[in-house]
Amino acid sequence: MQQPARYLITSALPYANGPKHIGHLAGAYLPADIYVRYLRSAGRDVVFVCGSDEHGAAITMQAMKEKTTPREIVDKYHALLKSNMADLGISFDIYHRTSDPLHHETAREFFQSLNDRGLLEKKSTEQFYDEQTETFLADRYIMGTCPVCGYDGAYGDQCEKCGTSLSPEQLIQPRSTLSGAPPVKKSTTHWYLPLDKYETFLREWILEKHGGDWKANVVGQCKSWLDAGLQPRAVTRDLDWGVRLPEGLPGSEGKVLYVWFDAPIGYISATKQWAADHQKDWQPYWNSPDTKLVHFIGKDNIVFHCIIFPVMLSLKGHILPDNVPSNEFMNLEGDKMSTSRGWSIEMDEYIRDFVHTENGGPMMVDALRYYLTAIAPETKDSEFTWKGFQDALNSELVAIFGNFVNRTFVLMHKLCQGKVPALHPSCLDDADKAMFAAMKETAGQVSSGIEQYRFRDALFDVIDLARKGNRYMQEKEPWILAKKLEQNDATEEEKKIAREKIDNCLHTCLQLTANLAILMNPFLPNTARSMCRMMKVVEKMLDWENAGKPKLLSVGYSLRAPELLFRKMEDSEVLIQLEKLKAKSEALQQQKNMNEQTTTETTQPAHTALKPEIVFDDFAKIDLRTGTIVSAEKVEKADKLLKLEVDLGFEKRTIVSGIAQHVNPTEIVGKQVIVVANLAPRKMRGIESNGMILMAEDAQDKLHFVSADAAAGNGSTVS
Ligand code: B3M
Ligand code: ZN
Repeated sequence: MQQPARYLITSALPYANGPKHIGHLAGAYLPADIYVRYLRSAGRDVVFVCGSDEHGAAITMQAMKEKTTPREIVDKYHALLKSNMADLGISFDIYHRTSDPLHHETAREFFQSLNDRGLLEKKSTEQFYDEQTETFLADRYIMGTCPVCGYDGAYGDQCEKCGTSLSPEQLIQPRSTLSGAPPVKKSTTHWYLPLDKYETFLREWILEKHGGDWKANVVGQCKSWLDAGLQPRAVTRDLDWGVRLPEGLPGSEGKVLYVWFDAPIGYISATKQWAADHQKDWQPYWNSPDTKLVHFIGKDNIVFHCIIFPVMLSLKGHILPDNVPSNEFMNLEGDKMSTSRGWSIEMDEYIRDFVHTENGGPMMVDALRYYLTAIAPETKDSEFTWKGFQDALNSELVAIFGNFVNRTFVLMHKLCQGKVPALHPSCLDDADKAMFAAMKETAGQVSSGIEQYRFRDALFDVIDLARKGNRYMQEKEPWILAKKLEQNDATEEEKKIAREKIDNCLHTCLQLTANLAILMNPFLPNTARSMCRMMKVVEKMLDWENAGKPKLLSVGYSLRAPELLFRKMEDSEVLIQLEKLKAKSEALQQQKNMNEQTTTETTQPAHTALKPEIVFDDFAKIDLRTGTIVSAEKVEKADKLLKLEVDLGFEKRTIVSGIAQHVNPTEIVGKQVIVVANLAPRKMRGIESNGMILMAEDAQDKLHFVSADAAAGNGSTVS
């Protein structure tokens, strides 16, 4: 296959609405960076663009939450994201932002060009509107009760409690988050991209052309969208914050481009800015068919990058992506990663805890890059655990890779005067030759892995080569051979052979070290740099054309002392992180509960919907009595159940009650309760329960006793 003349690599533009977590890093940024570093080292013409996505409801909602302006929000988080990415070694050629005037112009011009050519349709529809604040409401701005789980804080697009995707129409008792008022429908006019017209084009391009070379998950998702039938999609919104429509366009007042229309154009504006900064021409990158365009994204962005943006690109005469290697999700310690629930490791947090610390620094950047690549969710969801991180660091990076390099350097200093020893062809054996063959073979495997977006496999190949190096050294035992040199009864000939064998072993190990640096460089650039320092070679040696070569270090060249490439992670560090994660999510949950309480107090009480009406006779069938709890104990192997003895005055009853998680058995003895006294007996965990205790359940699902005035005495009827 002919090599592309140039590469344009993009990573999804993160919303500048808060810190991003390491799941995002593993999904869209790290794999792109590995790919780009590889391409650069192979001398290809490559531009790697990204930037902050600064429009849309994600931003305005956050501004509302932080009681500030969208401008403040994007300035704050753009700076944070930019510095986090740099700290983690994500080597963008430009990290741009969509609030930049250049982007506004570019996106507006894009829209105008489609509109001028009659490629957009104008349509009026009814949309939700807040009469009090005179604003049209994006789905996120509408809240109400989830029809599925009854949660009162569900959004118009999703219930975050049960995860169901919703539309605002489905919410029970919807209210505007701006004013609390119930939204009304109002007619509004928008511009639509008629996706339905391009179904054939998309089918051919995705399913026929790329059905075989794109990832199965990507093709599968596209296929189900196509099969469901494409609808025209609105590309404008009634909002203040965003890219204004072209001036003078009738009906454009108060409208901006839909964020998903302008955001991907951000890739183009970023390229333009990069070109301007470097006196280059941006156009070939977007217009020339010999450019290879690759979008790295997470799976929730597939439809935008494979269906909507390609239609936009083709209408504007731009090239289409060659691939969209989207990843699946990375979970964390058994649960979905989520910043809003506090169940996440923010990039910023990791940097503070492990990078900007005394025993951290760049090596801990590489440790994270290593683990995230090793567990990359390339084909299915994967899971980050701190224990797994510790294992990967301690038993792979430290014990295999670091150990090999360190031993090589220590022995070279001890047995070869700190210089690269000669290779003696006369005593070169099969094991030596096999090592050189392995270097060459691994170089080929790693480059084809990376070129096919199989970064995990490629990384394992590198580690495997280091593992082979360890085994080789273990078999050669140069430290034993060294004893021969000191031995008085050894002949000169024996000593000569021992000397040559030591030389050959360390020569091979050193050439292998140089190779490992080249192969590891795309993944762990800091490590490769440290290795260059140790070998006293310039970074030019890391050029991919050197990968697999046998003579990277010249004989007689003196090398530096070994540097510590990685440090171990202690058990205590794992525990601290686990504790921290728990505390963070609990604190956020509490905060959320409190917020909910206040919003429900100020807007609407959160109450469970009423049951259907009954007649008095239905109620009269229930015999309610007052009673006193006289004993309470936990039911074995049932964490929800308590076995209670209740004194009803005329008799004592055993009642099994599911309240163990809400009350302390030692504290409830003597408590006044109300019992459903004529409930048919029921066996629970082998204990017969005779009746039921009435409990009140609050909005946080906590149970409380319902009791009568003690003066009523036990056994009184309740009605
Ligand atoms: N900002 C969505 C996200 O962060 C969106 C990506 C835009 S890529 C053009 O998931
Ligand atoms: Zn729900």
